[in-house]
Order: sequence, then structure tokens, then C-alpha cells
Amino acid sequence: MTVFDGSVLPARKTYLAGGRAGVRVPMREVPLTDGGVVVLYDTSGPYTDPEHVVDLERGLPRLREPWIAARRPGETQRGLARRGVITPEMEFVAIREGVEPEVVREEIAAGRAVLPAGRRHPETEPMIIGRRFLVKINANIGNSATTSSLEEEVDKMRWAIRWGADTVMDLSTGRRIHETREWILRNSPVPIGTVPIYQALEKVKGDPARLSWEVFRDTVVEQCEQGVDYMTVHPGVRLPYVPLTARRKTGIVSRGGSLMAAWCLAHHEENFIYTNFAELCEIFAEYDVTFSLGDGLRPGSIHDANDEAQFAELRTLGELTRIAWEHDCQVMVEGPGHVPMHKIEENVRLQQELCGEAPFYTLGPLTTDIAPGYDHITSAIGAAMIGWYGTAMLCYVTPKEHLGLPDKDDVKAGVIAYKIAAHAADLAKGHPGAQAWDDALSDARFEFRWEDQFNLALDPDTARAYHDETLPAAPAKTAHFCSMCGPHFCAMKITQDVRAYAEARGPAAEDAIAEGMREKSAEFADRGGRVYLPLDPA
Ligand code: IRN
Ligand code: FE2
Repeated sequence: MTVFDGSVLPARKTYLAGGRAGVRVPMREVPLTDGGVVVLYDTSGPYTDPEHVVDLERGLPRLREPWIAARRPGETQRGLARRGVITPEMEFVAIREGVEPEVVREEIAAGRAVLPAGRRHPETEPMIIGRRFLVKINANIGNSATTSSLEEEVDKMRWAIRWGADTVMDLSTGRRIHETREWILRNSPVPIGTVPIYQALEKVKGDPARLSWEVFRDTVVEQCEQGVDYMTVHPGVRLPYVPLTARRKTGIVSRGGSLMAAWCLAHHEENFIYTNFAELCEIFAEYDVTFSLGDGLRPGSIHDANDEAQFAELRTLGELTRIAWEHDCQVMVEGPGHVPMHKIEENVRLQQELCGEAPFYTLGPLTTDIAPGYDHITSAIGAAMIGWYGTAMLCYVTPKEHLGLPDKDDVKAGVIAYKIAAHAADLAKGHPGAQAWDDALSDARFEFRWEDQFNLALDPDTARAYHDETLPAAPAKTAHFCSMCGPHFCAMKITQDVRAYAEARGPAAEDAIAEGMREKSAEFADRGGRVYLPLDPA
């Protein structure tokens, strides 16, 4: 039996009920000291519900079970949407996003959005990925051959969703891959993604030349059966494209991409995921597992951004998107990587054009290569921009990128950086409702409601800790200043004093202020018009 350890979000769990299916959509409610309430999107699952004690051995409640039971294998959200059906999952996300269910259905039917919810993952709280909806973020976790345990990975998943990760990818490559994934799936309220070629490689003892369509297909089926919601596959790394990477600075940096390239070269044959793609679609459709068409040839450095290898693969991903759609599979398309700011927009434009507006899902991109240790920042800049241009989901990058396996602190730093990027994009895109959160926080800040400012923060713990570092006493929580400017130089306090003064003077205030301004300006001129006066004017 476990409940959440560590700090507890200063918020209440609440559920919005609705829809014909009687769905209950979890939200986070932040009560304010002025009596108001701010309701926020909530990814944290039953872990933050005090009414619900999670038993990791038993797993989360299977909220989608009755909905799935009423469906036949092969009936995907896309297929149903195209037949005009609004599923309970669609009703759920409509409430979650504050839009009409019909909008959700339409976007899924058109292929512009995906609702990743595998047939075998009834624990998922439905969410949607598409450019008309809130920009989503994914957090990667997973052990490697050298570090981290099963418990640690489950813990990282819970930690990632507690800070706002919308989906989690289990990229485990070490021991106990199947078991680790089982624990994560049974205890995850967010969709889980994987890259099945990693496990296939374990099955052939790490030798990419020994990979085969059969081993890969069986691994995919095993993971579909287990309940994975979406999978990254790399069919776009075609044999003729591999030589295009020869003159790159950083060659092929995608793990899955390099495996497929190694196989193609070893056998001098076309990529087996590409040649068997239709059969793969049948499997994905049967379990309603969403495709994440991998960017195996994404650039791994600023130098290589937007090159021929990258865009050749993208064209192939566009072709495969249409094939998957014919099988009623849901599809998103992965994107870079490392891209300087001036080359970001072209990525979105081309992806949308070549892939029939299927949702774009990008890794950052990092906007410079000079800051190892800070790549959550170099990439959050690119993520904010690419999100604004229309990317639907942003794959986080942690401070450990290029350096080591992220631990819990890195997961948090990555998630927070990406929540900032995603929300900044939502604001710029004018997503209805996005700005309400900013407005509530600005009001709290301006009115010196410190507790409200902390509680509304993306990371309340850090906001509070930074404030308390210099002004820990209780009265400072209501004081009209902080230690940055001190009591006499707080611009917000001065503005409030001016407003209070004006209000006290009533309608005559404007004249009074204008008169005061005239006096001051005359005084300024009298003294020689200097901004800085000597201490002793004599
Ligand atoms: C996202 C966009 N482009 C790549 N990604 C993610 O990178 C992908 O979803 C997966 O989580 C991770 C590693 O993929 P590779 O290196 O095997 O391509
Ligand atoms: Fe990189």
C-alpha cells in the first residue's frame, strides 16, 4: 500500500461529471485565499486523490473496462469517429479540454488528432493529442543495462505525471523489460508509449543484424497484449536514405533509427518495418495502438538540421501515414531533434503538408548545442516555438540529455521546463482558457496573496522555498513586498499606493495627478534637467 510521498500539491482533487457515458474527469482545484477557485488540467491520476489509496500490487481502477468490453477488436477511435460515433473516451477528453465532443470526433476522424488508448490499458484516463487541443508533453523514463531498478521506474512515472506529464514512454533496455513495463502499465493513468525495437534487440542478444520482421512483430504483439497505448517504430529509415547521412556531423542519433540502418546495411535489404507495414497496421488496429512514426534520421546537431536525410524520411512517413489511416489506425509523426530557431517553422510546415496534418510530436528541438547539462533549457526554447507553430506533443529533454540516465530530479526539471513551453504555446495559439491561469497568478502576485501565488505556481514547492529563503517569517506571507526589491522599492506596491491615492481623491484624482506631474516636471527643469542630483545640492 502506498500513497504519495514527498510534498503534496496544495490543491483539491475534483471530478467533472458529464457525457452520456457518465464519465468522471479528474481536475485539480486550487482554492484561493480571496474565496476564488482555479480549476486546472490534472494528469496525476488517483495518486493525488485522498479518497483513493493506491495499491501498486493491484494497480489502478480500470475505468475504461466497460467501454472496451462493448467494442470489437479492430474498432479504433479513428474508425468509430469516422462512422460518426462519439465514444466515452471522446466525451472524457471533451470535458477535459473544455470543447464540444463533436470537435473531438471530427479531429480524430480527420486524422488531425489521436486519442492513444490501447485496448489492453483500461487504466488510462483518456487524453487527446492534436493541434486544436492543449499542447501535450511526454516524459521518457526507463532503465538501461547499467542503472536503475523496476521500483525506481514506477516511481519516476508517478513523479512525472505529478508534475504534469501527459504521456510517459518506457524506454527500458536493461533487464526485466517486460516486468518493468507491466508495473508501469498497471499503475499508470496516462498513456504509455514504447519503442518495441529496443526489446526486440534484447531478444537477439543485442546484435542488430539478427533482428528480423518475425522477432519484431512478436515483440509488438506482446506489448500490444500488455496494454501499451502507442509505439514508436522506424519504417522511414529506408535503405537508400542511409548514405544520405554519411556527410553529417553527427550521423544517425536515433537509437531505433541506428538499429534499422545497421540491419539494412548488414543485409543490404529494405527496412523490414517498411516492407511489412500493412501487416503492422493490422496489428495496431486490432489493439487500437497508436502509431508514432519515428524520426530515425532526425538531426543530432545544429549543423545537420533540415538536411536531405531528414526530409527524405519525412516524405516516407507521410506516405505511411496514409496507409495506416486506410487501416483506421491512429497516427502521429515524430520530429527533431536539434534545430536552430530560424529553421524550426519549416519543420512544422513540411510535416503538416507531407503527412496530411497528422499530429506532430517532436523531441525539443534543441536550439543550440553548446550547453550540455542545460539541454532542458536549450530545447524548451525550441519546444515553445514548435508548439506555437502547431506541434501537438513535445517530448521532454532533461538536464542529463547526452550525459546520463535522468534521475527523479532530472525528470522534474524536464517536465517543468516542458510544461512552461507547452503552456507558452497554448497562450500564443490563443487556446480558450489557457490565459485564465496566468491571470489568476498575476492577480495573486499584484495583490500580494503570497500563498495563492505559490499554490498556483507550476512548481509550488520551489516558489515557496525561494520566497522563504530570505523571508521565512509568517508575516512575510501577507507583506506587500519580497526581498528582491525590499519594502520601499516594490513597483507593484507603489502602483497600488498611487491607485489608492487616486481612488481616495475620487473623480478629482486625475486632475490632482496631472497637477502633481506638472509640478514635478517644473522642478526637474529648475534643477537643470539632470536625472541624478548631487547628494548636497549646494
Ligand atoms: C520524439 C520525437 N522524436 C523522437 N522522439 C522520442 O525519442 C521517441 O518518442 C522516443 O521516446 C525517443 C527515442 O527514440 P529513438 O532514439 O529510438 O528514435
Ligand atoms: Fe541530441
